[in-house]
Amino acid sequence: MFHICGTEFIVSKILDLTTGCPIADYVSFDGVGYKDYHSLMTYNEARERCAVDGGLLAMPKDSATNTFLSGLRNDRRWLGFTDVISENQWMLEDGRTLTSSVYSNWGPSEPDGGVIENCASYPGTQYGSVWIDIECSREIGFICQAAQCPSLAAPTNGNVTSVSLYMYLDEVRFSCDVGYVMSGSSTVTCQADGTWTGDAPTCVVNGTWTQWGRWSGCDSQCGFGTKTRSRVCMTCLPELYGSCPGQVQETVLCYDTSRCYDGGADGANFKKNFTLLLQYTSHEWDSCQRNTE
Ligand SMILES: [Ca+2]
Repeated sequence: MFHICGTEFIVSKILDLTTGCPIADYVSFDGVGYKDYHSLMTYNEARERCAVDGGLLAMPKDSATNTFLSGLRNDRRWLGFTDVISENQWMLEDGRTLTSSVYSNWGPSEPDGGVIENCASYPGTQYGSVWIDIECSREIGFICQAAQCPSLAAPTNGNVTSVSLYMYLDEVRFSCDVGYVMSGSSTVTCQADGTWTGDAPTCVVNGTWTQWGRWSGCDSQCGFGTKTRSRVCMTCLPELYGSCPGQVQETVLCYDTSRCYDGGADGANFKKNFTLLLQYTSHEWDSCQRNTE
């Protein structure tokens, strides 16, 4: 955290050309990430910009959060509630009604704009943290809120990239110590609902394949079937799971006539039956004929 331009922000590399101050990235308060946007937009444009972040226009639902948000910057900014659908029925961006929220902080005589003013905002200047209604088509700054993903620990025998807080589309990268290989994805991404796209990987001992074992018998003794062979991923440390690239088992097609009985024991009628089979398959007759004669 740095103290910049009168407010504590986590420093971003982006500079706001209008003020010369670094634009704050998302900052965390009470488990929610907030970002104070300097760009001037209408209410709907601001709402869409927050959606790009996987978030909503900020909705202060208690005094502490309202004080925090209004303190981010002393200027006009949109808040996430509007009565555009039904006059004086203020709806929060999360679908709840403002009356169901235990907290509100309208300024004196506010909201006072009737059907002309349907969007809530901080007024900036000397009015501090109170809310006022203004025309939704005005172009002012805005504050977005978005869910945070929980922090992720490094896997045993590995490492994880780390930042202060994890917001929508933030990516975390994992790596494993020398001698270990990763089992699972090397990256996960924070989703809009505050969950990661997957679990952290594990770092396992790098293993080496044994030679393939013997093929199993064909699982059909009259016609086409499959047979398999297996191998084992060995490690020098038997108490740890190893990881080797590739498959532990291999399965291929096989063909066996050893038990083609049709009232007899020698497979004499197999050719006749197999000829019928071929009429319904695309196998090349010549090669099959050789196989069965
Ligand atoms: Ca209104």
